[in-house]
Order: sequence, then structure tokens, then C-alpha cells
Amino acid sequence: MTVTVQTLGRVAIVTIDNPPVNAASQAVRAGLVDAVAQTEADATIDAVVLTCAGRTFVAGADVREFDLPPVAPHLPDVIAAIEAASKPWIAALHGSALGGGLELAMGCHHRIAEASARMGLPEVTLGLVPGAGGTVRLPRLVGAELALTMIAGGKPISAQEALDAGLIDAIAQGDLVQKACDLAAAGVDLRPTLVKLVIGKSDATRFDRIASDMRRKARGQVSVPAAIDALERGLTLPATEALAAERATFLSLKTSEQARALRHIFFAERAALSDPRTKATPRPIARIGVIGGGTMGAGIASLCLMRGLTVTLIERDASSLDAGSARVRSTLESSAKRGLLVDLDATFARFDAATDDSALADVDLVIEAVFEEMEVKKQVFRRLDAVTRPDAILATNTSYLDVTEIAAGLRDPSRAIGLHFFSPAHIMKLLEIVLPASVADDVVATAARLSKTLGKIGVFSGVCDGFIGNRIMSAYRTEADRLLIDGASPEQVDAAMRDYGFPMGVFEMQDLAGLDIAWAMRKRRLAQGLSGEGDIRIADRLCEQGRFGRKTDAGWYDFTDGKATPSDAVTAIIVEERQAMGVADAVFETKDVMTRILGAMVQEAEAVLAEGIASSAADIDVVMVNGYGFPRWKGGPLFTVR
Ligand code: 3H9
Repeated sequence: MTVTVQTLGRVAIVTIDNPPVNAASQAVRAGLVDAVAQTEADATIDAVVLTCAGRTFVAGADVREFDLPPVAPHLPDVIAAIEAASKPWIAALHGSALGGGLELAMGCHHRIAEASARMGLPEVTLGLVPGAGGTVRLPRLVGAELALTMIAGGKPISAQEALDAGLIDAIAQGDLVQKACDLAAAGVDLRPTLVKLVIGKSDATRFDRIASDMRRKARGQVSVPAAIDALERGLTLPATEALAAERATFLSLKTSEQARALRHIFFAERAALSDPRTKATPRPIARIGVIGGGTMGAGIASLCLMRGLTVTLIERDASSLDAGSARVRSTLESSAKRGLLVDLDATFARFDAATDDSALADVDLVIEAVFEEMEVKKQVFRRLDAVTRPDAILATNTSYLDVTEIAAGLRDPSRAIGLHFFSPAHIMKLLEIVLPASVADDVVATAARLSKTLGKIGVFSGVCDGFIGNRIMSAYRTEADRLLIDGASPEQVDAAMRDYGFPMGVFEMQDLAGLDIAWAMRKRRLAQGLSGEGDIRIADRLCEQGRFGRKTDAGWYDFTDGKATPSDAVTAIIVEERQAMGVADAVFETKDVMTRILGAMVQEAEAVLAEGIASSAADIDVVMVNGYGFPRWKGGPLFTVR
């Protein structure tokens, strides 16, 4: 039974049990309708407590049903029946009350939650608007402005924030269901039905400013403006009209291309680490060693600390060590300021720094983040082989190099793996877990679990130059250079990419990251006789003139006070290179930019898949969405062509 009714004195306890997240499936909805009828008909019942078994309250509608025709009873009707009940319903919330789950709770007359519970309306992240009264009931509880940020932003809030805002009535100390039953037995009043209340914007100017900012930042994702419009109706129209309009928008968005794309990514992210090797028993990981305290190493160290691990940072000398430790401290401080870290001092107390490798004698895993050069990495691994426990896992954060070759120098190569973090490591969601042929199954399982511990979206990659993401990026960056030769300008390419939904174009991105790193890599590869990134020399010439991007106030663009403007010097270089390659000046059609960029991306992605570097097309989409700014609501490059 997915929904059961038990009685405790004169209180009925209605329990939803639909693992893993108690999604409001058809069986749950039907069970709730029966529970309303049963408790209404039973004269021995005075009040009802609605709770869930397992790890969470209802985490939303059952997203797997969204590709099927809707089957009654529909959630808005279930909620209306609860709201209209003659006996008070008290929702007891633990885990996550999200989407349809929070809408269900808002249909109840009281809400009590565990302190660790979270509540939100994340429908926009699935390309939807709330479809069961969220845009009407939430503003009546928390006011227009918080409703706006919750509905159009999609981020959940904590139980304490919910209590402060009036979304819940109490936080339970001790046993949640018992507390809810105590409340019910003490006799709670049947509050006026929420949808009957009238509401408006308390500060219309401020509301409109936040809303227009959110519309702008949506960059083409239709669910965000649709959610704002639905909320506006919830604030201004009679509730029945607003509810009907909300439902109609929900149903039309549910079958939209963007919602399908967002569902694809939602499930792809959750399926990404399903390799059979993850069934092995993971090794315990509590103490981490990080080699290198530069931006990447310090970011990784900070992330591990923020996630409860103990970290020892190794640098080659005292001054580098001080600089690395300061970077860690400053990252932790800014994370604490942003509320991402509760106890700064306790977190920093788990941090240790040394110049001597012997400090790593007892760590469970080491991540090296030293200079991106094969010989340097091999040397670090040889050092680690000598000082670490034989069961410690040795990981390289290389973004291009052959992990099999780095591992080969170890006495036991099965303990080596690639963990490719993206910068800033404590913020970027993606982690490419690179698997050399030699890697042991339990090392794979440990890396998968570590990815979860660190809050990352992990994807397995085989070994090749650049793995999944950088290999594909290298292909479309080369294509972007070809576009310049064929007559496009950097600003034309960047604008087309932004229009498509990327947060920035490929040239703006290089200016931000710095052109010098890729230049140094190209020179190294050339010296080693490895293939470059095509024969177009524009980027090299920019670097030869010291145009390294924002940090030198000149790159693909000129910068004045941080503001980018098209550069005549760059145009001149492009024209010279174009002529040198014998290409006649051409007027370039902006509409061709994305066709060619996407074409290059897809072609390389298909090759990555065919070679078995990625184990599924969905994995590639997850990488490009979470590491390279591919618009999430387009589902990833391979989703667009399948
Ligand atoms: C909505 O509610 C619309 C309404 O307004 C209107 C309706 C009329 N459905 O994430 P996890 C599965 S829209 C089906 O790894 P965690 C997930 O695929 C919905 N399945 O766990 C995975 O399956 P598997 C609004 C779902 O602990 C398993 O559960 N709600 C759903 O890291 C575990 O998931 C949301 O957008 C679902 N709704 O995080 C909330 N949710 O094991 C979406 C999860 O086979 N969910 N699954 O791979 C979440 O944000 C997280 O799952 C949650 C737990 C925070 C709940």
C-alpha cells in the first residue's frame, strides 16, 4: 500500500510510502483521495497528520509520469480535497518537501517540520511552473517577494527560513510524527482556506525589479518568465482563475522541448555513475592529501574541508605553502560569508600544511594538482609511491594528460585514477573521473562515492587527450577560430553563443580564463611532436603581443575598467591571418555561427562515444552542461540531435 491510514486516539496518521522519494505518483494521489474520504467519514477522527515513510516527504510529482498521458486523480484536485476537509490536516515534513510535495503541504491546514527539512518549488529547473497551486498558495503564506525568488529561482529554503517566513508553523524538536500528533490531539483550528485570501505585491517596484532581473538572467529558458507570469496572476487574479491558468501553463510546458531536455539532464545526472564497478566496496576516505596550493589545489583542498574531510596540503617551499594556505583560508572565509559554511574555525582546524611528503604517510587519498606536464606528474607519483600507504588512492587532476602513463610508474598502478575538477573547484559541479585500464574496481567505487561526498556530478571518462569535455571543447574552439578566418568576428561568435544560451561565448571565456595557459600547452605539445589544435595562428599571435585576456586588459577584446570592447588590433591580426591563408574577405551570416559550433561539438562528441571514452551520449550531455556552459534547457549537444 502506498498510502496507509492508522489511528492514534482521535488522530488519523496518513502515511505515504513510495520509495525512493515519495513522489506523488498516481497510486499516491489515489491513496490520498481515499484517505480524505475515510477520515471525513469517520466520526471518531478529529484531525489528520500527513507524513511520509523513508528519507523524505514528497519530493514532487512523479517526473517519470510526465512523458505519459495524465491519469486522474490529478494533484490539484487531491490538494483541493484536503484543503476543503472539515477536519484539520497537519503536514509533518522531513527531508525535502519539493514541488508537488510542498504544494500538498500547503493544502494542509498546518505544517510542522524537522529542523533539517528543506522546502521549495523547483519546477522551473525542470522547465515547468508549479502545477498544483504553488503560485497561488505560496505567496499567501510568505508574501510576494519570497514567493518570487522561490518560484522563479527554484532554490529550496531551510526549515528555519520557512518558519521565519510563515511557510511552516513550527519546527519539531524530537520525534516529528509524535509532535504532529500531539499538536493534533491538543486541537488545532481549521484555518481559512488559503486560496480564499486576497494578496497583492507589498512593494510593487521592488518586486518588478527583481522579476525583470530574473527574466533577463533566464537567457531563453522559457519556464522562468512563465513562472513569474503565473505568480503575477496568483497575486492579482481571483484564486480560481489563477489556479486554472497555472494548471494550463504547467500542462503546456510539460510537453515542451525545453522541459523534455531538462528531464533528460535530470535523469542523466543521476544515471551517470552507474558503472558495474561501483558495486565494489569503496575504501574509507577521511584524510586527503593535496599536492600543490595553486588556484586548483587550494580549491580542491577547500572543497574537501567544506565537505567534512581532513586535508594536508603539500607545497615545495615555505613561501608557496603560505600562499596556498592563505588561498584555502580565503576561500573558506568567503564561503562562510555566503552561508555555505557553518563553522569556519572548526573547518580550518581540519587543515594542515607541510613541505615534507612524509606528512602524507597516513592519508587515504592524494590528489595532485601540480604543473600540467607529464614528467612533473610522473615524478610526483613516484614520490607518492614512496611515502603513502599501499592502499591509499593516488589521483591526478590532469585535464589532458594520459592517466595510464602517469599510473604506470607506480608499483601498484591499480590505485591510480584521474579526478578532473573544474575551476573554481569548490563551486563547479562537474567531476570527470578518469579511468585508466589498470584501475582497481574498488578505486572506481571509492571515486564515485567521493564524488557524492563532495557534492559533485561525477561522470566516468576513458583515457584520451582532454577526456570527454576538453576534447570536445578543443574541437569547437578550433571551429570558432575557423569562423574568424571565414569572415566572422569574435563578438559575432560570442553573441551567437550567448543568444543560444551559453553564459558567455568562446572568446569571452578565453579572455576570462587567460590565453597564456592554453598557449603554453600548445607550445609544449608542439615541442613534443603532438598534434596542435589546428593550424590557425590568431590566438598565438595575440599571446605573442602579451594579450592574455582580462588580466592584461587585452585579449580577444580590449578592456577598459573591466569593460570589453571589440579590438582593432585583433581585427588587424585576423585580417592578416585570413589573407595569409588565402581566404577572401567574406560577410559572415550570424545564423551560421551556431550551426558550425554545434556541428563541431556533435561530431567530436560522436567520436568520443564511438571510441568508448564516454559510456553514453547522456554522459557527454552531462559533461557539457555542467562543465562548459552548454544551456541546460537544451539538454546537451547530443540531446539536440537525437
Ligand atoms: C512537480 O512537482 C510539479 C508539480 O508542481 C505539479 C504536479 C501536478 N520523480 O536525486 P537523487 C528519483 S515537478 C521521480 O539521487 P538525493 C531519482 O531519479 C517535480 N523520480 O536523491 C533517483 O532515482 P534512481 C518537482 C524522482 O537524495 C532517486 O529518486 N520536484 C524524483 O540526492 C533518488 O534521487 C523536484 O524537482 C521525482 N520527482 O536527492 C525534485 N525525484 O535511484 C527532484 C527524485 O533510480 N528531486 N527521483 O536514480 C530532487 O531534487 C532530489 O531527488 C531530492 C533527493 C532532493 C529529492
